[in-house]
Amino acid sequence: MFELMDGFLKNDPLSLQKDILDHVEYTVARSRFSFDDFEAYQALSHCIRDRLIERWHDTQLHFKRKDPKRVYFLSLEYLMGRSLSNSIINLGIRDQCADALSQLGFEFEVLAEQEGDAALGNGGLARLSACQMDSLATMDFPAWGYGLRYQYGLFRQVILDGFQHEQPDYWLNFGNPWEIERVHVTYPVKFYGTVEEEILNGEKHQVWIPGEMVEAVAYDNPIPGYGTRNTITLRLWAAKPSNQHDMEAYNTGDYIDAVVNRQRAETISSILYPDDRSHQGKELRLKQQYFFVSASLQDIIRRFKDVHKDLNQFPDKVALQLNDTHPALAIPEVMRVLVDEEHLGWNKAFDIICKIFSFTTHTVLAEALEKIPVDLLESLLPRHLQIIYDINSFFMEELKKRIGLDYNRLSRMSIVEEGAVKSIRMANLSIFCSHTVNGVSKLHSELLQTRVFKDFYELWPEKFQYKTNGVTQRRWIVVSNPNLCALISKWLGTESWIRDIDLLMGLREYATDISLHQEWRMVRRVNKMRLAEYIEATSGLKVSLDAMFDVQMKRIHEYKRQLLNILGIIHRYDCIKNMAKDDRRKVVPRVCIIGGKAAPGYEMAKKIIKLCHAVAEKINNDSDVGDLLKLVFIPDYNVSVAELVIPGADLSQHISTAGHEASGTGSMKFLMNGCLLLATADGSTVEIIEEIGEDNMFLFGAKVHDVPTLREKGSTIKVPLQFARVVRMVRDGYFGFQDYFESLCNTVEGNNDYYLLGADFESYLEAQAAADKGFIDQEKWTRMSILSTAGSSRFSSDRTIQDYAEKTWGIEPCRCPL
Ligand code: 26Y
Repeated sequence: MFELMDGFLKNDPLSLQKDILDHVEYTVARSRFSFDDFEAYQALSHCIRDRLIERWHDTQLHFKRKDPKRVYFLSLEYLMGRSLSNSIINLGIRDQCADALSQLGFEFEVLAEQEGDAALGNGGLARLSACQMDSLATMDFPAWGYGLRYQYGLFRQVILDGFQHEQPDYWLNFGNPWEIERVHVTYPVKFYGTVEEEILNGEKHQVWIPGEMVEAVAYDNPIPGYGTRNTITLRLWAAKPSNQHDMEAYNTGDYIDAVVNRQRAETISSILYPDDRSHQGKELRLKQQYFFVSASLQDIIRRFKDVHKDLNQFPDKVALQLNDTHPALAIPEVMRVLVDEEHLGWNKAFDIICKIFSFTTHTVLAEALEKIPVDLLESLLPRHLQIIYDINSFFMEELKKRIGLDYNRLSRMSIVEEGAVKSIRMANLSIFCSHTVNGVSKLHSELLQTRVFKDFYELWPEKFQYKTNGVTQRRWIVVSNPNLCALISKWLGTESWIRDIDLLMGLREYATDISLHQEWRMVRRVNKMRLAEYIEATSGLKVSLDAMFDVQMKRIHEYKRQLLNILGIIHRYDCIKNMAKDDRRKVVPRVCIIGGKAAPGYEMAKKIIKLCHAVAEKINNDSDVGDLLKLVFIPDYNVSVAELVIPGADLSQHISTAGHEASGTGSMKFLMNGCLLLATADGSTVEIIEEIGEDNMFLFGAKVHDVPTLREKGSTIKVPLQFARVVRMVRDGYFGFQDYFESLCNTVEGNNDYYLLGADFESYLEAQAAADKGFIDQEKWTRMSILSTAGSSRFSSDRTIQDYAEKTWGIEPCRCPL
């Protein structure tokens, strides 16, 4: 064994400069005397990557030596965003890099903007994975992330005439310096075929004879921790045609066909499904899931077997975390490997399964619960279907012992759903086979226990836990809001809060300090300026910095009620129009900012986007209104846009119908940045209220327990006149597109108003009025803002990960020596 050595790459500006220039010449292949911003970005990235690789090798070697229990985080989605700034900050060499660049005539911020987003995910779940990877690395946990390397990430949103259009995100076009292709880390992944019985040592065995084979190639993405040498791996798999596949060409035509057929293999990892709402049971999606699961497990088992012989020790060394049900095929896959390939007995194998898997669910929406049609599974993975049936038989027997012959309940809980389309309920499979089932907030967990998975909770209460989501302060303050970061460190007298988030609470002490107030407001104003410039650049609209910047940015969903926001804006507009001129002086000016993508097939969500544009068109061009009200839709919302918008927001809206948002993590990012929340008591907001107090935010709306009663009441609920009036305006074509908006209007009227916009409207307007009033008193507002940041410490992903490590995975830090 050789000695661990500190990396020899130096981090002073001069050494960095030399390395950048070398990369300009030898990696980018440009003259070191003439290169542009993009080429400089490429060279700098490679220079940073070299440093990451050193730490990464050390970390892997250290893990290998120590052989701790590892957690493997299995997720089909990661929204990493950009890597350059984040890496430089986690390496602790931001200033040195900026110096090195400025002497070369470049500005760090400008280069950082050259990078495109890695958008390998849809929304909340995917960004959560990214935040958690950052925390795992920073807290020195021996962890690996596994995922898919989609060639096309989440579509780009382009707005034409106010309508959303989707464009493919071919993000690898300009190369990706943040990954390392591991041409030698490949595994065969098999599909289709048949199952045959074999006699081995006088015993019957099932053997899967697959019909197709594809190769999985590893692409490693280093994830550096902050304030530690630890750098962990996010390993993403890409599909390649298998070389083992025999290609016999009899003539030119055969040969061409054979090559074209082989190429089809690559489609498996070509595209991310852009839907986070409805599950469709498509074959390609199922193929992706299995492809990813099979490759990851081969890798994990190989790593285990490199050191250990006895698979009975597997649970002592391995924790497998299922990020929702998307990777749940890992359960029958591990069973198959243990039983069919390793020849462990069924009971022994199942015992291992139940010790290694934990499952986190991210939804309360029934339509997002995955069901795989049996037909599909049977043709693609015949042996896995058998195994699932076997697990289910065992499960049903266990159940009968506990609950007797309650057939209704048995059929509700069964992993197999009989019905028009016989299918496999992936959540039921995951719950039965996991030792822990996590919700993502306290309220979410209550709903899982009392509604969604009630039958399971009653029998296995001890399985159910929750780990309230969190976000990483490294990305959401240090990278995206450097001025606030510096201010916080100055007042706390330390930068330690970047690793030890509880220190942030120390700000509470200064919440009424007038000099902090001044500096705080100054930082916020500069951020608003940056945001205003972006708004002008993207929409041509000039906005006043004195106005309240009111933001709602997230995926467009009916339950998230962007429509409530727009109807509220229409109401505000209507009020201003009907006011005497003198009274208008009392209006608190607002810039309403909305952004977010609609799933391509989600009609109502697309109509909401169009409505936003139609209303903006009217308001922004009305000279009666001027700076009192502006409405902007920011196109193509993604991680980078969030980094720019969040620091500049005064108020942000998290207004889902109570009981629908599992957690919500956007709110936590706004909170950290000192933005006040206007919200319903849903998801993690309930815990935010506990932490910062009701009077530090603007709450409104029905509570989760009122919702069922309100729905029952339906059209007999008294809906305020103003609500009927604003819906009427849309219906009557006040904003044009009368026919197009009709169906949207129908969704909020009478019995159709499933998301209770009408029922909550009055209290929504009251909360908005309270926000206006609060904004006039800038001293109070600033105090609330400071207290929001101070109270955000509980919502760091560091806390979430600490909880998972202790209560779910049973792992401990393994810190690489400096
Ligand atoms: C199966 C397929 C249709 C599907 C694909 C993606 C189903 C669900 C999803 C993603 C769900 C998701 O992003 N959920 C969000 O997870 C966040 C992190 O836990 C929560 O904060 C947020 O409330 C929840 O909507």
